[in-house]
Amino acid sequence: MGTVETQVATDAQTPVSPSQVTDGFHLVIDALKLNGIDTIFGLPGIPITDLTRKAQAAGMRVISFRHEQNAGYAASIAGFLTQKPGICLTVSAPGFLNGLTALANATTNCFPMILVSGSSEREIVDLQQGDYEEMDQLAIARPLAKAAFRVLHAEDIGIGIARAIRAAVSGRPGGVYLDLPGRLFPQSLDAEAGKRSLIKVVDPAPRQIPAPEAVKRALDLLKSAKRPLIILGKGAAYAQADAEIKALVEKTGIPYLPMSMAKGLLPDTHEQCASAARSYVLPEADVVMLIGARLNWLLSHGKGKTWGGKQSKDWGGQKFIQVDISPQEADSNVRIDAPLVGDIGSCVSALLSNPGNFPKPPADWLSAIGERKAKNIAKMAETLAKSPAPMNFHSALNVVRDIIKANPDAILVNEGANALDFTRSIVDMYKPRKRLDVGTWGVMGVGMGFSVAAAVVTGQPVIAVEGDSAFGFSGMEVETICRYNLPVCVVIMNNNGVYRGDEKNAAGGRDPSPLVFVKDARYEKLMEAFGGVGVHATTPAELRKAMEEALRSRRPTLINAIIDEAAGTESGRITSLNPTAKKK
Ligand SMILES: Cc1ncc(C[n+]2csc(CCOP(=O)(O)OP(=O)(O)O)c2C)c(N)n1
Ligand SMILES: [Mg+2]
Repeated sequence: MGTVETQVATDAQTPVSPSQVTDGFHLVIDALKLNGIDTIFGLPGIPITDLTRKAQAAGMRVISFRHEQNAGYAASIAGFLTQKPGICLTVSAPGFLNGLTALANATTNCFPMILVSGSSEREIVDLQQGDYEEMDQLAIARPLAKAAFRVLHAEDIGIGIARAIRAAVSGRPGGVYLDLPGRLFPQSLDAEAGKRSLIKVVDPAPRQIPAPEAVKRALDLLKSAKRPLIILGKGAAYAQADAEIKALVEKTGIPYLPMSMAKGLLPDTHEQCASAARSYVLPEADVVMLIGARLNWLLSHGKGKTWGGKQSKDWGGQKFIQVDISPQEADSNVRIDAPLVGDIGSCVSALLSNPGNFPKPPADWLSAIGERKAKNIAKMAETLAKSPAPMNFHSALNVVRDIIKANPDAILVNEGANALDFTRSIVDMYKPRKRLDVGTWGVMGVGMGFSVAAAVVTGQPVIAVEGDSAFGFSGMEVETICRYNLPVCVVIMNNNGVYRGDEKNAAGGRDPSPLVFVKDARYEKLMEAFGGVGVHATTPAELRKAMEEALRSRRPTLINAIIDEAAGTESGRITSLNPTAKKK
């Protein structure tokens, strides 16, 4: 093995003699590095333990987690932030399955990631002879991934990784599964042949230029509008076409709504931002331009009462322009009058090269929105100014709002129900891709994985606002945060339970309600256990001081913010989706 170690030989200066050999381990590492992938999120064990060691020895950053699901979420959000596929590396069967939720979530959210899992011996697995961690992982991953591949021979590693990279980032990004059977790693290959087998992927996410007639159709419809609206989705944030999007919004003068992870693409305080008048603009708009936003449940499927329809499935009468990289997206829920297919940057640039002028939206539309905004913002300011004891979501999040305003480069990770919904509406974002949250599924458990990855790939401080239930899904990763000494400040909105902490067992028995936790749990001690800073905060002043100190010191910090256990509502803002709650 000694010789193999020395001729990882990516160094072009090093002459490689024909007797030198490489192996599967090194080819995987070399193929990733050749494609500019420098970080692996994972968890070691058979058969990939040596791969983690050797990757680190070869200069890659290997971030080792306590559970694969968190490594998977980390990889997926690294993909979102960097436009390079995030790599999650796991062991076979159980490790693979632990990573699979994150892979499926990545596909749903259009985050580019590659789940690389070691697997057991093919012959034994296929004959179901009971191998160590036997499982047909490729078959299981396929329906949950954008693409899934298996490599059996060392000389195919280069192709396998090239295909995985292209599948993850080209077109609409998504999760890709790459199956690497244990036997692949020790396979040896002549070093020169190995080097030749690797592929540096050229233009992994090619631009997709929209058709001129589609651009004209979109512009014509947009210019005909009396009450136009732009909706920015996380696809727009992913595209990194920030300047073009800002220019389009400002040149057209059209009010816009950012979806959750598009907040900050333009500052939430922008005069055209209509977030504070959302329930007015959706039903009233006549032409809506969606940019990287899908008409899924988060936008009430583009119809029903939210959009001014009479009944829950009725069309509200809006005409839609949909800018999306996927031609299949149009007409998913309602008719799209002007689909504009291409990458967001190219589409927005094409709209900007509009030969004429954009007519300013009618003044009565803008002033009607302005009035509603002013009223709602004033109402919110009044609520935020109160300081009840114990704290409620508003008084605690008022502090987070100030801290983000003072530190606009900090990344805000956010999950929970009330802890999510209140944060989204109270905490303004000022820069693109600074808000990372539960996404399309509303999934709990992304918190610590997202926080670790955000800190690792951006170097910026991270503030994770977590419901106490949400935090529990990935809480053990505070050890990971401490181990890598990451500038992560976790703020737990501790209301003793799921949605709220005051529920009783309806039957009056000994067991607590399924929705509540141990009262007054001291989550901050978890961070102290690993050498980080723990703070118990019962007032906004204590919370503010602790957050300021965390940002100043960049030390791993967990603030246990004690919230009135009766302050939340069932399911936060989406109570209407909850069948039992409906009956009440
Ligand atoms: C993986 C997963 N499991 C369960 C849920 C259902 N769920 C939605 S929000 C939530 C937790 C809400 O409680 P908390 O995080 O404490 O937020 P709060 O409303 O109390 O602020 C749960 C369990 C989910 N969304 N995802
Ligand atoms: Mg809670």
